[in-house]
Amino acid sequence: MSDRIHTLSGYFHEYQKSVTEPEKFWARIADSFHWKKRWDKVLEWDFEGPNVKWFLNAKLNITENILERHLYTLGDKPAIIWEPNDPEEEGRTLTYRQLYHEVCRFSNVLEKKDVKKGDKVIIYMPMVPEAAIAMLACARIGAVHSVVFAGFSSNALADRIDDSKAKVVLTSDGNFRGSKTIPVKRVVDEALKSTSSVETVIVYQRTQEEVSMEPGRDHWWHELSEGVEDTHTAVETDSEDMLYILYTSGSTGKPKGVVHTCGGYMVYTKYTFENVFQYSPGDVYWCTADIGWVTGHSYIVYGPLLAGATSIMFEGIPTYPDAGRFWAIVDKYKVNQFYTAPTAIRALQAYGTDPIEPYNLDSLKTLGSVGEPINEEAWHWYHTHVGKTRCPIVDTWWQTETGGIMVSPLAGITPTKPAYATLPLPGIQLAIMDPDGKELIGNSVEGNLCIKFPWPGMLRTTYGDHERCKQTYFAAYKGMYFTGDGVKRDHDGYYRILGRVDDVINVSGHRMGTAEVENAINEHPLVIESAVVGYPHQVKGQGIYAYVICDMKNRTEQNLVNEIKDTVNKIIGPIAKPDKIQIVPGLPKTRSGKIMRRILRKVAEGSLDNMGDTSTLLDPEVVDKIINGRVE
Ligand code: 6R9
Repeated sequence: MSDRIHTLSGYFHEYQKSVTEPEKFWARIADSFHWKKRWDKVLEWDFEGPNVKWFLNAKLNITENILERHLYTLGDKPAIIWEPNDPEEEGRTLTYRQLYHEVCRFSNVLEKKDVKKGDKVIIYMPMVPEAAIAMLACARIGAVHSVVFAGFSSNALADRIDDSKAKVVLTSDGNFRGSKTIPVKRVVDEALKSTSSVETVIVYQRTQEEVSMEPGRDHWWHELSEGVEDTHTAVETDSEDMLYILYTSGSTGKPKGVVHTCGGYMVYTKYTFENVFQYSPGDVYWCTADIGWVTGHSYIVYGPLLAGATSIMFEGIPTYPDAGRFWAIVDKYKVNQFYTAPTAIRALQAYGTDPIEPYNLDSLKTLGSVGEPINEEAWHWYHTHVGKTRCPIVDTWWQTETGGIMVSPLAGITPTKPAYATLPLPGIQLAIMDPDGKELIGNSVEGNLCIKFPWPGMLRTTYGDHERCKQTYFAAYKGMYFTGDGVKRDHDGYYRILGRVDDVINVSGHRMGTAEVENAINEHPLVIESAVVGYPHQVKGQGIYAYVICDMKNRTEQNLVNEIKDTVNKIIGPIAKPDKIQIVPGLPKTRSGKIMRRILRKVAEGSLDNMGDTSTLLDPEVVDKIINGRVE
């Protein structure tokens, strides 16, 4: 049964119901799932704790709602279509029946390795079907997966292993990425030198490169799977048992483990998938995200598969072997819904329209955008050249913490406006707050985006540190979830996300804490202090600009800059490497020792004429020195 909305008045009607009687509303949506035991109560919550529970005491297994549920009706339908990095290599299709058997087999493999309910499993893998199989196998046995983006460094991986106290790591020998191969197993080996919780490593063979295997600890995926039964009885989980941990950056310190639970997340991802994309049975859907990010979790794996959809999984990058690769894949599989990030659109826009010409893209019905604000120019390019002005664009605003899409048009139903995420989905009660903590009522207002009422897909805690969850999201505005984003509600009541208002920068749709990058820079032995800000970047949305005070020793500036970039690469990974590094004699600090980031942002973005009030600075002259040494 589908809970799809079909008309704009239907949307307003559903929205109204979701606000006046939220429990009744979500109970109705939840009714269409398979529960081993129904809930006693729909919702219990307070945003002070915070304490949020959905579908209390209900029992389920999310994979039964993906696998068993579709086995008889959709058994022969493709669940996952995999397109490899190299277009010459043959792709793979897994039907719902095949997916069922593969998940069952790997569930048995994990159980044989003594993985139990509640154990943490790190997935550090390429974009191959086995990564999705691994996630689902964990969910099936009640283990908690934590996918780590395979571009992260061994240090970053080690931090996540330590924080989650993972018992198992699932990885590959190497990854293909465009024309490169990345030695993934070596990164895992390095990370495991400094961690102690991991007992088992299972290695999926992808690139056939040589790897070292530690006897007793490391095993080949294919060897462990050989002869293992391909049926398995799903473990019963509670609605509020942990489904996964996903690490994400915040404005301070190290990444935090966002925790999602089984029942509410299941209900929310399927509901939002069907409604936002207006998925119809038989459609082919493609989200280009990596499973290392929340978009891959909710809208490659869980949402689409819960809906019985065909979900494409692509191993490669948009520009390999050429900038027409996305469009070749759209034509090859007759993709109906295509979901990508503004940074990818802008990167392809730079190649012009020639790479699109050979393809007809007739199958496309809906285009999606996620990860960062989409600028109007990119929106129009996407709309005109990819969607041929025929396909609605759903600009979907949400976060790792929200679990699923929160503000978005419903494809073909909600009238769109370039760069606007438009209206909240049913169940989502937004509030715009001014700096004094007052809610701004009415239209044509701008402020900080908060959410007033719980929704089933929301985070429950940050792993191992509930206080941090409270301080980060529930302390800024009493009784509200604070998103960290600025927003405008225009004269039509439409929402436009303006970007982060905290010290989080968004580089190519990847969230990065400025403090996190600074900490990495400071690891270089000659660095005394650093300050990192974002600046507008043509393709990436935001670039990273680092101001660094160094002891130069006998290095040239260029040498030092390269060494600092290498350090960041090693500590976090290539995505955090600063685009520009300026060696400075000092930083603009107030008398109380606070760095005035406002000034550093202005210099980075090149607006040098008006620095605002600098009278509270300890050493106002430092500003001129910084302006003079600015990196173009
Ligand atoms: C899903 C995802 C979340 C942050 C979020 C916001 C930005 C995401 C956006 C958007 C404007 C959109 N963001 N979607 N900004 N318009 N459609 O990206 O999760 O990686 O946790 O990032 O991304 O700033 O706060 P995550």
